[in-house]
Amino acid sequence: MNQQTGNMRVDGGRLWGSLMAMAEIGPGIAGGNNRQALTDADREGRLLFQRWCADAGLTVGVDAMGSMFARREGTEADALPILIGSHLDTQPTGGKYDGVLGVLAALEVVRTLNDLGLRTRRPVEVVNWTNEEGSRFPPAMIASGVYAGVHTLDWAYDRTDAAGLRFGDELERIGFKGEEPVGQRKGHAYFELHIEQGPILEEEGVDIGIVTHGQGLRWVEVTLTGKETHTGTTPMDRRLNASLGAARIIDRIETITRAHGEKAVGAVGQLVFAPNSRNILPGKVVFTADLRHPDLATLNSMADQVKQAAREVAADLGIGVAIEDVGAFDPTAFDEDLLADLRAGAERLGYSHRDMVSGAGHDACWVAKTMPSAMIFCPCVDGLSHNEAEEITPEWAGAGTDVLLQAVLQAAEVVE
Ligand code: HGY
Ligand code: MN
Ligand code: MN
Repeated sequence: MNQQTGNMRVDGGRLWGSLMAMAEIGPGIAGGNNRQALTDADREGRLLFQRWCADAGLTVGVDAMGSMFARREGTEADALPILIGSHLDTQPTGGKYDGVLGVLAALEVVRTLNDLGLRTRRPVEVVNWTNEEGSRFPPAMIASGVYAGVHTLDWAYDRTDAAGLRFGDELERIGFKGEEPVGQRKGHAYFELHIEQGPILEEEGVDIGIVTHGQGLRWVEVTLTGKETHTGTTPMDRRLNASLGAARIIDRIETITRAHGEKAVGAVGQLVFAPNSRNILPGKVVFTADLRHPDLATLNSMADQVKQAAREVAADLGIGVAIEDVGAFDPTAFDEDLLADLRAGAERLGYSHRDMVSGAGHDACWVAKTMPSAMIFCPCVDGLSHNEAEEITPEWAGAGTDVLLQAVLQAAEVVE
Protein backbone atom coordinates (compact mmCIF):
# COMPACT_ATOMS: atom_id res chain seq x y z
CA MET A 1 0.00 0.00 0.00
CA ASN A 2 1.70 3.17 -1.10
CA GLN A 3 0.73 6.84 -0.92
CA GLN A 4 -0.99 6.63 -4.33
CA THR A 5 -3.09 3.50 -3.75
CA GLY A 6 -3.70 4.46 -0.13
CA ASN A 7 -6.04 7.24 -1.14
CA MET A 8 -7.87 5.79 -4.13
CA ARG A 9 -11.63 6.17 -4.37
CA VAL A 10 -14.30 4.45 -6.43
CA ASP A 11 -16.74 6.17 -8.77
CA GLY A 12 -19.68 6.63 -6.40
CA GLY A 13 -21.91 8.01 -9.14
CA ARG A 14 -21.39 4.94 -11.30
CA LEU A 15 -22.08 2.67 -8.32
CA TRP A 16 -25.31 4.55 -7.51
CA GLY A 17 -26.39 4.34 -11.14
CA SER A 18 -25.90 0.56 -11.08
CA LEU A 19 -27.87 0.25 -7.84
CA MET A 20 -30.76 2.22 -9.33
CA ALA A 21 -30.67 0.20 -12.57
CA MET A 22 -30.77 -3.08 -10.65
CA ALA A 23 -33.62 -1.72 -8.51
CA GLU A 24 -35.72 -1.45 -11.68
CA ILE A 25 -35.78 -5.25 -11.86
CA GLY A 26 -38.38 -7.01 -9.74
CA PRO A 27 -40.02 -3.84 -8.38
CA GLY A 28 -42.01 -4.11 -5.17
CA ILE A 29 -45.38 -2.49 -4.53
CA ALA A 30 -44.00 0.33 -2.35
CA GLY A 31 -40.76 1.47 -3.94
CA GLY A 32 -38.57 -1.45 -2.94
CA ASN A 33 -37.96 -4.80 -4.57
CA ASN A 34 -39.53 -8.22 -4.87
CA ARG A 35 -36.74 -10.16 -6.64
CA GLN A 36 -37.06 -13.45 -4.82
CA ALA A 37 -34.61 -16.27 -5.47
CA LEU A 38 -35.04 -18.24 -8.70
CA THR A 39 -37.95 -16.15 -9.98
CA ASP A 40 -38.00 -14.58 -13.43
CA ALA A 41 -37.03 -11.31 -11.78
CA ASP A 42 -33.99 -12.98 -10.19
CA ARG A 43 -33.07 -14.33 -13.63
CA GLU A 44 -33.36 -10.86 -15.15
CA GLY A 45 -31.20 -9.36 -12.41
CA ARG A 46 -28.58 -12.08 -12.92
CA LEU A 47 -28.48 -11.43 -16.66
CA LEU A 48 -27.98 -7.70 -16.10
CA PHE A 49 -25.18 -8.44 -13.63
CA GLN A 50 -23.66 -10.88 -16.15
CA ARG A 51 -23.71 -8.17 -18.87
CA TRP A 52 -22.03 -5.66 -16.57
CA CYS A 53 -19.36 -8.23 -15.68
CA ALA A 54 -18.69 -8.94 -19.36
CA ASP A 55 -18.44 -5.18 -20.00
CA ALA A 56 -15.81 -5.07 -17.24
CA GLY A 57 -13.81 -7.84 -18.91
CA LEU A 58 -14.65 -10.46 -16.29
CA THR A 59 -15.26 -14.14 -17.02
CA VAL A 60 -18.35 -15.45 -15.21
CA GLY A 61 -18.56 -18.98 -13.83
CA VAL A 62 -21.76 -20.44 -12.34
CA ASP A 63 -21.74 -23.32 -9.88
CA ALA A 64 -24.35 -26.04 -9.41
CA MET A 65 -26.23 -23.89 -6.87
CA GLY A 66 -26.36 -20.97 -9.31
CA SER A 67 -23.87 -18.83 -7.43
CA MET A 68 -22.04 -16.57 -9.89
CA PHE A 69 -18.27 -15.88 -9.77
CA ALA A 70 -17.05 -13.05 -12.04
CA ARG A 71 -13.26 -13.31 -12.30
CA ARG A 72 -10.67 -10.58 -12.99
CA GLU A 73 -7.37 -12.28 -13.74
CA GLY A 74 -4.27 -11.59 -11.67
CA THR A 75 -0.66 -11.70 -12.82
CA GLU A 76 -0.37 -15.07 -11.06
CA ALA A 77 -3.20 -17.10 -12.60
CA ASP A 78 -3.02 -19.98 -10.13
CA ALA A 79 -2.83 -17.80 -7.01
CA LEU A 80 -5.93 -18.19 -4.82
CA PRO A 81 -8.30 -15.29 -5.63
CA ILE A 82 -9.78 -12.65 -3.38
CA LEU A 83 -13.55 -13.08 -3.31
CA ILE A 84 -15.84 -10.07 -2.75
CA GLY A 85 -19.61 -10.23 -2.96
CA SER A 86 -23.02 -10.74 -1.41
CA HIS A 87 -26.50 -11.52 -2.87
CA LEU A 88 -28.89 -10.09 -5.49
CA ASP A 89 -32.03 -11.89 -4.32
CA THR A 90 -34.44 -9.92 -2.12
CA GLN A 91 -37.23 -10.44 0.35
CA PRO A 92 -40.79 -10.29 -1.07
CA THR A 93 -41.07 -6.78 0.34
CA GLY A 94 -37.37 -6.06 0.32
CA GLY A 95 -35.23 -2.99 -0.09
CA LYS A 96 -32.98 -1.94 -2.97
CA TYR A 97 -29.71 -2.36 -1.05
CA ASP A 98 -29.81 -5.48 1.18
CA GLY A 99 -27.23 -7.73 -0.50
CA VAL A 100 -27.33 -5.79 -3.75
CA LEU A 101 -24.95 -3.14 -2.41
CA GLY A 102 -22.37 -5.84 -1.64
CA VAL A 103 -22.46 -7.34 -5.13
CA LEU A 104 -22.47 -4.04 -7.03
CA ALA A 105 -19.87 -2.47 -4.74
CA ALA A 106 -17.63 -5.44 -5.51
CA LEU A 107 -18.22 -4.85 -9.22
CA GLU A 108 -17.42 -1.14 -8.71
CA VAL A 109 -14.11 -2.13 -7.08
CA VAL A 110 -13.22 -4.11 -10.21
CA ARG A 111 -14.38 -1.30 -12.50
CA THR A 112 -12.11 1.07 -10.55
CA LEU A 113 -9.13 -1.31 -10.83
CA ASN A 114 -9.78 -1.32 -14.61
CA ASP A 115 -10.06 2.49 -14.79
CA LEU A 116 -6.76 2.89 -12.95
CA GLY A 117 -5.07 0.17 -15.00
CA LEU A 118 -4.01 -1.59 -11.83
CA ARG A 119 -2.82 -5.17 -11.94
CA THR A 120 -2.95 -7.45 -8.91
CA ARG A 121 -0.97 -10.59 -8.20
CA ARG A 122 -4.06 -12.45 -7.07
CA PRO A 123 -7.19 -12.75 -9.21
CA VAL A 124 -10.29 -11.00 -7.85
CA GLU A 125 -13.73 -12.60 -8.09
CA VAL A 126 -17.06 -10.84 -7.65
CA VAL A 127 -19.66 -13.21 -6.18
CA ASN A 128 -23.46 -13.30 -6.30
CA TRP A 129 -24.57 -16.03 -3.85
CA THR A 130 -27.88 -17.67 -4.71
CA ASN A 131 -30.84 -17.35 -2.32
CA GLU A 132 -29.25 -15.63 0.64
CA GLU A 133 -32.64 -14.55 1.98
CA GLY A 134 -34.16 -18.00 2.40
CA SER A 135 -37.59 -16.42 2.17
CA ARG A 136 -38.96 -18.39 -0.79
CA PHE A 137 -36.74 -21.44 -0.19
CA PRO A 138 -35.61 -21.83 3.43
CA PRO A 139 -33.06 -21.84 4.93
CA ALA A 140 -31.28 -18.54 4.48
CA MET A 141 -27.79 -18.54 2.93
CA ILE A 142 -28.42 -21.95 1.40
CA ALA A 143 -25.96 -21.63 -1.51
CA SER A 144 -23.05 -20.40 0.58
CA GLY A 145 -24.04 -23.16 3.01
CA VAL A 146 -23.58 -25.80 0.30
CA TYR A 147 -20.33 -24.06 -0.70
CA ALA A 148 -19.12 -24.41 2.92
CA GLY A 149 -20.18 -28.05 3.07
CA VAL A 150 -22.93 -27.40 5.63
CA HIS A 151 -25.72 -28.63 3.32
CA THR A 152 -25.59 -31.25 0.57
CA LEU A 153 -26.51 -30.30 -2.99
CA ASP A 154 -29.32 -32.86 -3.14
CA TRP A 155 -30.82 -31.62 0.12
CA ALA A 156 -30.74 -28.06 -1.22
CA TYR A 157 -32.29 -29.10 -4.54
CA ASP A 158 -35.20 -30.71 -2.67
CA ARG A 159 -36.18 -27.53 -0.79
CA THR A 160 -39.64 -26.45 -1.87
CA ASP A 161 -41.45 -23.12 -1.87
CA ALA A 162 -45.03 -22.50 -0.70
CA ALA A 163 -46.34 -23.67 -4.09
CA GLY A 164 -44.36 -26.94 -3.79
CA LEU A 165 -41.85 -26.02 -6.52
CA ARG A 166 -38.41 -27.60 -6.02
CA PHE A 167 -35.29 -25.44 -5.70
CA GLY A 168 -33.39 -27.63 -8.21
CA ASP A 169 -36.18 -27.41 -10.78
CA GLU A 170 -36.53 -23.64 -10.46
CA LEU A 171 -32.77 -23.19 -10.74
CA GLU A 172 -32.84 -25.19 -13.99
CA ARG A 173 -35.89 -23.28 -15.23
CA ILE A 174 -34.17 -19.90 -14.95
CA GLY A 175 -31.08 -21.28 -16.67
CA PHE A 176 -28.60 -20.88 -13.82
CA LYS A 177 -27.92 -24.46 -12.81
CA GLY A 178 -24.21 -24.27 -13.47
CA GLU A 179 -21.81 -27.10 -14.24
CA GLU A 180 -19.18 -26.13 -11.68
CA PRO A 181 -19.11 -28.31 -8.55
CA VAL A 182 -20.06 -26.20 -5.55
CA GLY A 183 -17.06 -25.36 -3.39
CA GLN A 184 -14.53 -26.17 -6.09
CA ARG A 185 -13.68 -22.50 -6.48
CA LYS A 186 -11.42 -21.72 -3.52
CA GLY A 187 -10.33 -18.32 -2.26
CA HIS A 188 -7.54 -16.70 -0.26
CA ALA A 189 -9.90 -14.29 1.54
CA TYR A 190 -13.51 -13.10 1.34
CA PHE A 191 -14.88 -9.60 1.96
CA GLU A 192 -18.54 -8.59 2.12
CA LEU A 193 -19.96 -5.06 2.31
CA HIS A 194 -23.56 -4.94 3.55
CA ILE A 195 -25.98 -2.34 4.87
CA GLU A 196 -26.15 -2.50 8.67
CA GLN A 197 -29.90 -3.21 8.75
CA GLY A 198 -29.87 -1.60 12.19
CA PRO A 199 -29.77 1.95 13.65
CA ILE A 200 -26.35 2.16 15.35
CA LEU A 201 -24.09 3.66 12.65
CA GLU A 202 -26.57 6.34 11.64
CA GLU A 203 -27.38 7.26 15.27
CA GLU A 204 -23.70 7.52 16.18
CA GLY A 205 -22.75 9.27 12.94
CA VAL A 206 -20.16 6.60 12.13
CA ASP A 207 -19.25 5.90 8.50
CA ILE A 208 -18.15 2.24 8.64
CA GLY A 209 -19.11 -0.74 10.77
CA ILE A 210 -16.27 -3.23 11.26
CA VAL A 211 -18.18 -6.48 11.73
CA THR A 212 -16.25 -8.65 14.19
CA HIS A 213 -18.91 -11.32 14.56
CA GLY A 214 -22.19 -12.55 13.13
CA GLN A 215 -24.72 -13.69 15.72
CA GLY A 216 -26.15 -17.19 15.51
CA LEU A 217 -29.65 -18.12 14.35
CA ARG A 218 -32.15 -20.90 14.95
CA TRP A 219 -35.35 -21.23 12.85
CA VAL A 220 -37.68 -23.55 14.78
CA GLU A 221 -40.76 -24.51 12.76
CA VAL A 222 -43.81 -25.53 14.80
CA THR A 223 -46.79 -27.36 13.25
CA LEU A 224 -49.92 -27.53 15.43
CA THR A 225 -52.74 -29.90 14.54
CA GLY A 226 -56.20 -29.05 15.85
CA LYS A 227 -59.63 -29.99 14.56
CA GLU A 228 -61.40 -28.14 11.76
CA THR A 229 -64.85 -27.30 13.16
CA HIS A 230 -67.45 -24.58 12.85
CA THR A 231 -66.47 -21.47 14.83
CA GLY A 232 -70.12 -20.74 15.57
CA THR A 233 -71.54 -24.05 16.60
CA THR A 234 -68.70 -25.79 18.42
CA PRO A 235 -68.93 -25.34 22.22
CA MET A 236 -65.84 -23.66 23.66
CA ASP A 237 -64.89 -26.66 25.79
CA ARG A 238 -65.06 -29.04 22.81
CA ARG A 239 -62.56 -27.29 20.59
CA LEU A 240 -59.11 -28.48 19.57
CA ASN A 241 -57.95 -24.94 18.98
CA ALA A 242 -54.64 -24.71 17.07
CA SER A 243 -54.90 -20.95 16.62
CA LEU A 244 -55.11 -20.48 20.41
CA GLY A 245 -52.07 -22.75 20.69
CA ALA A 246 -50.11 -20.61 18.27
CA ALA A 247 -51.03 -17.44 20.15
CA ARG A 248 -49.89 -18.89 23.48
CA ILE A 249 -46.63 -20.22 22.05
CA ILE A 250 -45.82 -16.91 20.33
CA ASP A 251 -46.35 -15.16 23.67
CA ARG A 252 -44.03 -17.71 25.33
CA ILE A 253 -41.39 -17.00 22.63
CA GLU A 254 -41.45 -13.34 23.67
CA THR A 255 -41.10 -14.25 27.39
CA ILE A 256 -38.33 -16.80 26.78
CA THR A 257 -36.39 -14.39 24.59
CA ARG A 258 -36.53 -11.55 27.09
CA ALA A 259 -35.48 -13.93 29.86
CA HIS A 260 -32.21 -14.55 27.97
CA GLY A 261 -30.95 -10.98 28.28
CA GLU A 262 -30.76 -7.86 26.14
CA LYS A 263 -28.73 -9.43 23.31
CA ALA A 264 -31.39 -12.09 22.68
CA VAL A 265 -33.89 -11.52 19.88
CA GLY A 266 -36.83 -13.72 18.92
CA ALA A 267 -40.03 -13.41 16.93
CA VAL A 268 -42.44 -15.14 14.57
CA GLY A 269 -42.57 -13.53 11.12
CA GLN A 270 -44.53 -16.16 9.25
CA LEU A 271 -47.68 -18.00 10.32
CA VAL A 272 -50.01 -20.04 8.12
CA PHE A 273 -53.53 -21.22 9.02
CA ALA A 274 -55.17 -24.05 7.13
CA PRO A 275 -57.80 -23.89 5.71
CA ASN A 276 -57.57 -20.20 6.68
CA SER A 277 -61.32 -19.54 6.58
CA ARG A 278 -62.86 -16.97 8.93
CA ASN A 279 -65.47 -19.38 10.27
CA ILE A 280 -63.49 -22.59 10.53
CA LEU A 281 -61.21 -23.35 13.45
CA PRO A 282 -57.86 -24.15 11.76
CA GLY A 283 -57.00 -27.81 11.52
CA LYS A 284 -53.36 -26.89 11.02
CA VAL A 285 -51.19 -23.92 12.00
CA VAL A 286 -47.55 -23.66 10.92
CA PHE A 287 -45.16 -20.95 12.11
CA THR A 288 -41.42 -20.42 12.49
CA ALA A 289 -39.65 -18.95 15.50
CA ASP A 290 -36.66 -16.82 14.40
CA LEU A 291 -34.25 -16.89 17.42
CA ARG A 292 -30.84 -15.19 17.51
CA HIS A 293 -27.97 -14.59 19.95
CA PRO A 294 -24.20 -13.99 19.70
CA ASP A 295 -23.48 -16.73 22.27
CA LEU A 296 -23.93 -20.36 21.17
CA ALA A 297 -24.97 -21.84 24.54
CA THR A 298 -27.54 -19.08 25.09
CA LEU A 299 -28.93 -19.53 21.58
CA ASN A 300 -29.34 -23.28 22.12
CA SER A 301 -31.01 -22.64 25.48
CA MET A 302 -33.52 -20.30 23.79
CA ALA A 303 -34.33 -22.90 21.12
CA ASP A 304 -34.69 -25.70 23.67
CA GLN A 305 -37.04 -23.64 25.84
CA VAL A 306 -39.20 -22.63 22.86
CA LYS A 307 -39.55 -26.28 21.85
CA GLN A 308 -40.46 -27.24 25.41
CA ALA A 309 -43.04 -24.45 25.58
CA ALA A 310 -44.62 -25.63 22.32
CA ARG A 311 -44.97 -29.15 23.68
CA GLU A 312 -46.48 -27.89 26.96
CA VAL A 313 -49.04 -25.63 25.27
CA ALA A 314 -50.06 -28.37 22.84
CA ALA A 315 -50.49 -30.90 25.66
CA ASP A 316 -52.54 -28.40 27.64
CA LEU A 317 -54.90 -27.82 24.70
CA GLY A 318 -54.95 -31.44 23.56
CA ILE A 319 -53.68 -30.58 20.08
CA GLY A 320 -50.92 -32.19 18.03
CA VAL A 321 -47.46 -30.64 17.74
CA ALA A 322 -44.51 -31.29 15.43
CA ILE A 323 -41.25 -29.38 15.71
CA GLU A 324 -38.55 -29.11 13.03
CA ASP A 325 -35.28 -27.17 12.83
CA VAL A 326 -35.54 -25.52 9.40
CA GLY A 327 -32.53 -23.22 9.59
CA ALA A 328 -29.48 -22.72 11.77
CA PHE A 329 -26.05 -21.19 11.83
CA ASP A 330 -23.77 -20.75 14.80
CA PRO A 331 -22.24 -17.42 15.90
CA THR A 332 -19.29 -16.58 13.63
CA ALA A 333 -16.06 -14.73 14.46
CA PHE A 334 -14.51 -13.00 11.42
CA ASP A 335 -10.78 -12.90 10.67
CA GLU A 336 -8.86 -10.53 12.97
CA ASP A 337 -6.11 -9.74 10.43
CA LEU A 338 -8.61 -8.82 7.72
CA LEU A 339 -10.58 -6.75 10.22
CA ALA A 340 -7.38 -4.88 11.14
CA ASP A 341 -6.77 -4.19 7.44
CA LEU A 342 -10.31 -2.86 7.08
CA ARG A 343 -9.89 -0.54 10.09
CA ALA A 344 -6.57 0.70 8.67
CA GLY A 345 -8.16 1.29 5.26
CA ALA A 346 -11.00 3.31 6.78
CA GLU A 347 -8.48 5.40 8.71
CA ARG A 348 -6.29 6.02 5.63
CA LEU A 349 -9.38 7.35 3.87
CA GLY A 350 -10.47 9.45 6.85
CA TYR A 351 -13.65 7.49 7.55
CA SER A 352 -14.82 6.92 11.14
CA HIS A 353 -15.44 3.30 12.13
CA ARG A 354 -16.58 1.17 15.04
CA ASP A 355 -16.63 -2.53 15.76
CA MET A 356 -20.00 -4.28 15.86
CA VAL A 357 -21.78 -7.64 15.75
CA SER A 358 -24.13 -8.42 12.88
CA GLY A 359 -27.74 -9.04 13.91
CA ALA A 360 -28.52 -10.50 10.49
CA GLY A 361 -27.04 -13.58 8.90
CA HIS A 362 -24.88 -13.17 5.81
CA ASP A 363 -23.15 -15.45 3.30
CA ALA A 364 -19.88 -14.43 4.95
CA CYS A 365 -20.99 -16.43 8.02
CA TRP A 366 -20.70 -19.66 6.00
CA VAL A 367 -17.81 -18.61 3.75
CA ALA A 368 -15.79 -17.97 6.94
CA LYS A 369 -15.72 -21.76 7.38
CA THR A 370 -13.72 -22.09 4.15
CA MET A 371 -11.35 -19.08 4.13
CA PRO A 372 -10.47 -15.97 6.20
CA SER A 373 -13.49 -13.66 5.87
CA ALA A 374 -14.56 -10.23 7.07
CA MET A 375 -17.49 -7.83 6.68
CA ILE A 376 -18.07 -4.12 6.80
CA PHE A 377 -21.34 -2.23 7.13
CA CYS A 378 -22.54 1.11 5.90
CA PRO A 379 -25.35 2.93 7.74
CA CYS A 380 -28.97 2.73 6.62
CA VAL A 381 -31.75 5.24 7.25
CA ASP A 382 -33.52 4.63 10.58
CA GLY A 383 -31.86 1.18 10.62
CA LEU A 384 -34.74 -0.02 8.44
CA SER A 385 -34.38 -3.18 6.33
CA HIS A 386 -36.55 -6.07 5.13
CA ASN A 387 -38.91 -3.24 4.32
CA GLU A 388 -39.46 -1.57 0.93
CA ALA A 389 -38.65 1.80 2.46
CA GLU A 390 -35.04 0.69 3.12
CA GLU A 391 -32.74 3.61 2.24
CA ILE A 392 -29.06 4.55 2.25
CA THR A 393 -27.24 7.58 0.84
CA PRO A 394 -24.83 7.62 -2.12
CA GLU A 395 -22.18 8.91 0.29
CA TRP A 396 -22.60 5.93 2.63
CA ALA A 397 -22.48 3.51 -0.32
CA GLY A 398 -19.37 5.22 -1.68
CA ALA A 399 -17.55 5.23 1.65
CA GLY A 400 -18.16 1.53 2.19
CA THR A 401 -16.99 0.74 -1.32
CA ASP A 402 -13.88 2.90 -0.92
CA VAL A 403 -12.94 0.84 2.15
CA LEU A 404 -13.68 -2.38 0.26
CA LEU A 405 -11.32 -1.17 -2.51
CA GLN A 406 -8.54 -0.57 0.00
CA ALA A 407 -8.97 -4.07 1.42
CA VAL A 408 -8.84 -5.61 -2.07
CA LEU A 409 -5.76 -3.58 -3.10
CA GLN A 410 -4.02 -4.92 0.01
CA ALA A 411 -5.21 -8.54 -0.13
CA ALA A 412 -4.88 -9.01 -3.91
CA GLU A 413 -1.43 -7.32 -3.86
CA VAL A 414 -1.11 -4.56 -6.45
CA VAL A 415 1.73 -5.26 -8.91
CA GLU A 416 3.81 -2.13 -9.57
O1 HGY B 1 -32.31 -13.59 8.02
C1 HGY B 1 -31.24 -12.98 7.86
O2 HGY B 1 -30.57 -12.62 8.81
C2 HGY B 1 -30.77 -12.62 6.48
O3 HGY B 1 -31.37 -11.40 6.12
N1 HGY B 1 -31.11 -13.63 5.51
MN1 MN C 1 -28.58 -9.55 3.09
MN1 MN D 1 -31.94 -9.81 4.02
